[in-house]
Amino acid sequence: MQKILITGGAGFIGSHVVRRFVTQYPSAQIVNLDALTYAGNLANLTDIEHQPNYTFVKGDITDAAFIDELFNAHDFTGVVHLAAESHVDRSISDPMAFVMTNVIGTVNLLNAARIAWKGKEEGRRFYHVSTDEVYGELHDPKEFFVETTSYDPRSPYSASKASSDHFVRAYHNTYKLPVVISNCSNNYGPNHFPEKLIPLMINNIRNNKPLPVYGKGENVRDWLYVEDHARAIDLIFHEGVNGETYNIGGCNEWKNLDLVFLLCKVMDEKLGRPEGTSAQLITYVTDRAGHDLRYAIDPSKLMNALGWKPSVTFEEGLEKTVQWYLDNQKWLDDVTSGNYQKYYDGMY
Ligand code: NAD
Ligand code: TDX
Repeated sequence: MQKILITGGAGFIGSHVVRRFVTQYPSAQIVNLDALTYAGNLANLTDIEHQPNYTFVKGDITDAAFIDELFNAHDFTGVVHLAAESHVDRSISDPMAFVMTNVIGTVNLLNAARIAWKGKEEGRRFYHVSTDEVYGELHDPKEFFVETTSYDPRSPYSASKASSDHFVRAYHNTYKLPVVISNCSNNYGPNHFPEKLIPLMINNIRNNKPLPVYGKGENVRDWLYVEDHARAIDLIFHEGVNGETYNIGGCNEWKNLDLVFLLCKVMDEKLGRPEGTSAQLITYVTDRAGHDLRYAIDPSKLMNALGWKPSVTFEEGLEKTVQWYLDNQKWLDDVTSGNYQKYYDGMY
């Protein structure tokens, strides 16, 4: 029987991956390990929490003894590792939290898998979910990140993710641990924590609050609907080749300012406000330190090797996303109270 450990399954992308694995593979046992930090929210999984093939374990990947015990207690056939500190701005104010979870936490999992799987690696897989930010920033509009692009991380967040990617490859090379890595572009969709650009703007428009655009809003991101990322992870986990890296992207580049204007337009329509109302909330604020100019993925390898392509257009994805936030105001209000509010109040 397949027993798959998914880390960070209470977070944004993790919750979509958990839902997909629990529903697509009813004969596989899915164990969701999450420390429930500010970003982890079991309310993301209420629809599947009673499924017989789903178990939640609260625990911290920085705790090596706990991780070793977990691997002793369960014969995991696979790991899908998403648990991380994920917000670039937080990495600028508290880099050590990123070293602890993203680097030490990943190495704890690699060690546990290496020891537990020694001599019986066949048919098992350690999947590390990573980001396009490890490649640094692009300036030439004709350039894209491919799997062989040199690493050039430029924020504490991307440096911690790059480090974890290197450890995963080192464990493959040194210990023959069966690993696979993917590096994905910016995700958006339901359950996205409202410290990130798209949900933050939706929430602030709803509440008539300023819309903070960093610098001149000229930075470019490549946006992918979260369920398309979850589909890619499923495909790579089941059909990818050990030792390989796959880039995942939406082929959907937007300048931040253009995207914020688009969100204002969609929200004005949804809220029945005259066009142009929300755009008046746009406020230019001090730029992010070391702000990467452009990220853009070339996902040809994944498309050609495994037949993946995005299934949701940006128009459809944004419509679904905005509607989800309007229909789930309690979710938003719950996560924007308490500690988050203190963090957010200190931002500008
Ligand atoms: P998120 O911040 O929404 O969720 C992270 C989850 O990890 C939370 O549930 C949190 O409680 C858990 N976690 C954090 N520290 C932990 C610890 N020490 N032990 C156990 N659990 C812990 O993040 P996300 O946006 O869903 O990203 C998930 C993964 O995908 C990350 O590895 C991130 O680097 C990667 N990624 C994200 C994006 C994106 O656009 N969001 C793009 C590419 C890659
Ligand atoms: O208030 C804001 N104003 C603003 O102009 C915020 C929160 C962001 N921005 C800009 C910064 C970026 O250029 O918008 C862009 C997107 O910012 P984020 O949503 O913070 O995402 P980013 O920094 O690009 O990183 C995301 O994508 C890659 C995720 O947070 C990472 O976890 C992932 O690896």
